[in-house]
Amino acid sequence: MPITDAGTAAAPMPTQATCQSTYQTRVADYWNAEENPVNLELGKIDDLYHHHYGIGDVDWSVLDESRDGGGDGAAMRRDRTTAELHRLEQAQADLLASHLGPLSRADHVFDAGCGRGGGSVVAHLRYGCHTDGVTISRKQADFANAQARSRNIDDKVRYHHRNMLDTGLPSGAYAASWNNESTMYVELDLLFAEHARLLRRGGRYVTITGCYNDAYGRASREVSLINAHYICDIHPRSEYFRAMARNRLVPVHVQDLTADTIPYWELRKQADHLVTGIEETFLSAYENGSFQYLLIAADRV
Ligand code: SAH
Ligand code: GPP
Ligand code: MG
Repeated sequence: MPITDAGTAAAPMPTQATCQSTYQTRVADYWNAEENPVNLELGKIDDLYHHHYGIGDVDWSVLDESRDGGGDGAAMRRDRTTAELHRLEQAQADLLASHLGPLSRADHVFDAGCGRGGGSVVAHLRYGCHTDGVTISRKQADFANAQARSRNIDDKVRYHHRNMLDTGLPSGAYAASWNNESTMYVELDLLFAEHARLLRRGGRYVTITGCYNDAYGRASREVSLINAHYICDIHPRSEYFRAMARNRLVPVHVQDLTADTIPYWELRKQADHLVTGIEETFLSAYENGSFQYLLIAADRV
C-alpha cells in the first residue's frame, strides 16, 4: 500500500492502540505518569527527549565542583552532570541512527516504542526521511507531536498512539525500522513479524536493548529487579536471534555495548539530583555478567 507524500497511509488507520492487553494498559499507565527529572531535565537542554541510556567515556571533570559547598559550585556540578548524561544518551541515539542508513529524504522509517520522540527527530535530522513513531502511551504521542510542531517538522515526523505489534501502518513501506530499549515489553515473535511486514525487502532493522546473558544461566536477581522497576520482561540474548531468523531478519552487525554503557551508570549514580534508585542494580547486573547491553542490526530478506 503506498504512502502519500505527507506520510499518511492511503487506507483508513486506527486512531488508537488496538487489541491492548491488561499488561499493556499497565505499561501505558507507567508511561502516561512518568515524569522523572533524569528524562525531563536532560531533554530540556535541546528538546531531544530520550528514554534510553548512554554510551561512551565520561568527562569526569563535571564533578570537579564541590557537591557540598552550596551556591554556584553545587549548581554548576548539577548542570554539567545533567549535560554530560544527555551527551552520552545522544551518542547512543546517534549510534543507532548510523546503522539505519543510507536513507534518502523520500524514505520512510518506523520507530517502534518511540517514547517522547527523540529518536525519530534524530533520524529525521540525519537523513531528512519521513518517520512514524508508535507508543502505547497517548501522553507520549501527544508530547512528541507537539515537539515536532514546534520544530516545524510535523509534515515528516509523526507519532501515533498505537500498539507496535499491530500498528495499522502500510506493509512494505519502510526502508528502516528500530526498537530503542522497547523490545522488553513484547513477545519478540510478534514484534519481528510486524517489522518484517512493514519493512521493504532489503530494509534495515536495528535494536539497542538490554538482554539477559544465556551464558550466566537464567535471569539474575538484578534482571528481575529491573523488570519489576519498569514493568517489563527482559529476554535472553538467544531469543533475539531465534525470533529474527523466524521472521526474515538476518543479522548483519552485533555489538556488545555493555562496557560502553557502564561509565554512564557510574556518573548517573553520582547525580544526586537525577537518580531514580535503579542505578546500583544496573551496575551489578552488568558487572556480574548476567545482563548485557546489545546492538543488533539486521536485513529484511
Ligand atoms: N525508544 C524510545 C523510548 C524507549 S522507552 C527512546 O529511545 O527514547 C519504551 C517505550 O516503549 C515507551 O515509549 C513505551 O510506551 C513503549 N511501549 C511499550 N510497549 C509498547 C507497545 N506494545 N506498543 C507501543 N509502544 C510500546
Ligand atoms: C527507559 O528508559 C527504560 C526502559 C525502556 C526499560 C528497560 C530498559 C532496559 C535496557 C532493560 P528511561 O529513560 O525512561 O528510564 P529512566 O527513567 O530510568 O532514565
Ligand atoms: Mg532516562
